[in-house]
Amino acid sequence: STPFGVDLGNENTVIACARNRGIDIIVNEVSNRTTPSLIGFGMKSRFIGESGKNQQASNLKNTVDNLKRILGLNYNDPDFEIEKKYFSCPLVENKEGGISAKIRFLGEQQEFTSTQLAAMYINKIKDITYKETKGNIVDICLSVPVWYTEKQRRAASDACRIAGLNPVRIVNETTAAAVGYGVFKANDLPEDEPKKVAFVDIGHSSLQVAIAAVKKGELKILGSGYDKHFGGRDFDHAIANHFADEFKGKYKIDVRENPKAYYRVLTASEKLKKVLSANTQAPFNIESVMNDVDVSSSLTREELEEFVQPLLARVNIPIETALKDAGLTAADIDSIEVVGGCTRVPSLKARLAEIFGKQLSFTLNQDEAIVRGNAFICATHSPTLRVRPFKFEDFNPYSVSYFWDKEDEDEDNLEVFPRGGLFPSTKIITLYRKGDFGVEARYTNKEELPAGTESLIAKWQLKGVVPSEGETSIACKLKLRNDPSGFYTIESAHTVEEKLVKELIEKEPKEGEEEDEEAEPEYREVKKLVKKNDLEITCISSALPEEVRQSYYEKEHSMIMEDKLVADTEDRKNALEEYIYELRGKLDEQYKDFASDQEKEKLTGMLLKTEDWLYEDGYDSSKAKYIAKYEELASIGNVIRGRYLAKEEEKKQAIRQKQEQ
Ligand code: ATP
Ligand code: K
Ligand code: MG
Repeated sequence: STPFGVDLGNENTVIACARNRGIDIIVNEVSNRTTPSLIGFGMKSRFIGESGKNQQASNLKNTVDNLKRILGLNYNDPDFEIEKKYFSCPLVENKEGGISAKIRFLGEQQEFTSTQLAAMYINKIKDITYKETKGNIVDICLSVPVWYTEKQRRAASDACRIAGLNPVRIVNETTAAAVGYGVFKANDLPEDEPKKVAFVDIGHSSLQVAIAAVKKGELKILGSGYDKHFGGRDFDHAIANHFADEFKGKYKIDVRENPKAYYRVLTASEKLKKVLSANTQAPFNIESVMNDVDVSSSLTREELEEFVQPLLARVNIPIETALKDAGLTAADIDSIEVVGGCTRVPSLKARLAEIFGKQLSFTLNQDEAIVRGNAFICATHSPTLRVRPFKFEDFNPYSVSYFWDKEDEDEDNLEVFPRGGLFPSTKIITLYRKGDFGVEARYTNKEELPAGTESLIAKWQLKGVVPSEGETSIACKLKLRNDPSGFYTIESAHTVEEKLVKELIEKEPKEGEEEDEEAEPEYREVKKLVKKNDLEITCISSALPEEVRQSYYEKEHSMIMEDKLVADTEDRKNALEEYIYELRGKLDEQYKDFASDQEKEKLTGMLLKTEDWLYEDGYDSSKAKYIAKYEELASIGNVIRGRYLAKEEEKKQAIRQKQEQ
């Protein structure tokens, strides 16, 4: 399959594929290099990406955005209290304790879980990629925020599967940017002493930073930090609220009371923010924002800086965390690579430069750096594609311990993957057990986690423990892994027992003596640990149970088929309409001499009748009906066209013959 990378942004998603010996950004159906990350639900079909954005203003209640912020999040998570104010559609708690959007779709109330919503969107991204590349799109490397917990990573992975994809790797966004840097800027990298690079990504909803040691062919992430609630959308809301207050006094309207009016103010605020990145002042006008009132105002860059001062004041915190993890100071950093749309804000650039005490570097494409890394990483997993080897290890942001019911051991838990370790990583532990047992993985320290994160990560049941004859317990060796996607797993487990084994006694020939090659080999019996049997492992993780995932997959597939049918029906209807106009026009022109008066009269009547039908009974008809009507007209139209074409061919022949003479 074609290596496929997706940077699922909170506002915009970017797609890349590895092909033609390089990485290409894939454009969408309207040739944009980024696609809005949202889904609109309609009476007949879904509107995903660009089409969703186009109908958002008129369908706020049934439009879901901020998809990555609710993915894998619990409804009772304190973070949801903050998040829900960014949504224009109702959100409800589902039976798994997660978040579902409650919308009107196909004329009825429906609910979709955050995982299903992400899957719908990813499926659309897959479709865009397929249409543009005609490649086989199966394997995907998807990036997620560095602060995503295991549960959120599992949800992201499930969403890919529901969209019919195989997630070969879930990777941190800043790590993907770093990999892209390491691979594509390889010529500027040292061979030995690694360069210390800070990668700062400020997007629509969050800020992330990773400190990496990069040299030719490899990198290590030494530390990371984040502010989950710092992004462009916070700037937009700050501006929108300023104008909402102003308009209350100036025009006596409260746009916050009218969702559509607030949405329009918010959209205009984002535009204004972008203008202020290049200009020191910008106008702000919206016609008939509500109650037929036109609003008009303006904002200066200085005023904007004032509104976002509280945000700017805390940028240093995640950066200091990341530097501390890395054991470095700002002065040790050789280069600060900046990505994400929000880093175009001048005051934010100035603040970052101030914190690091150094000029920022913009060598990476701000919008495409992450996805290029993703596509490269996906390519490294491809069995058929040969890519330059590049080794990268990521930083584990949350300490993780494994727990078991204590029997013969001294402890009942062990911190296996401490915060600050690198992954992928494997550790083998030995437990002494009397029979089958359970293990759990839990986050060790609440303080390291986003507030409200459950500590339980996954549970396992291990079966097949049988102590050897005469023993009460047996040693079980568990291979624990923090895998390439950051998932905590038990990769394999087996029991070992002591056995007497014969071991050859190696005899060193004494000095001055020849080795006696004729001598009989001698053995001694020694006690050794040997593998007895593999244990059967069953895992309950935060991933969806197989049957639920399968049912979501089927549901998504049927929705795709319905959307396609609606789109095809619309296409057939348009084709019929066009054909009516085309035929009518041609009857008076090209076909004039090729149809009898009787035929003309009959066809003209049919055209009129079909046209009337199209605007009345046939306005909302079926694909089959549109095709049938088309064919009815074409059965006569094609006869006339045939005569016309035959005559044309005759003329051509005549000209050719003349030329040959
Ligand atoms: P996230 O990374 O939070 O998931 P995302 O990847 O969708 O979100 P980006 O595409 O990196 O986010 O950035 C989008 C943000 O950048 C938006 O808030 C947008 O308004 C802002 N932005 C884009 N261009 C500019 C500009 N010229 N000046 C100021 N802000 C801008
Ligand atoms: K993006
Ligand atoms: Mg982003």
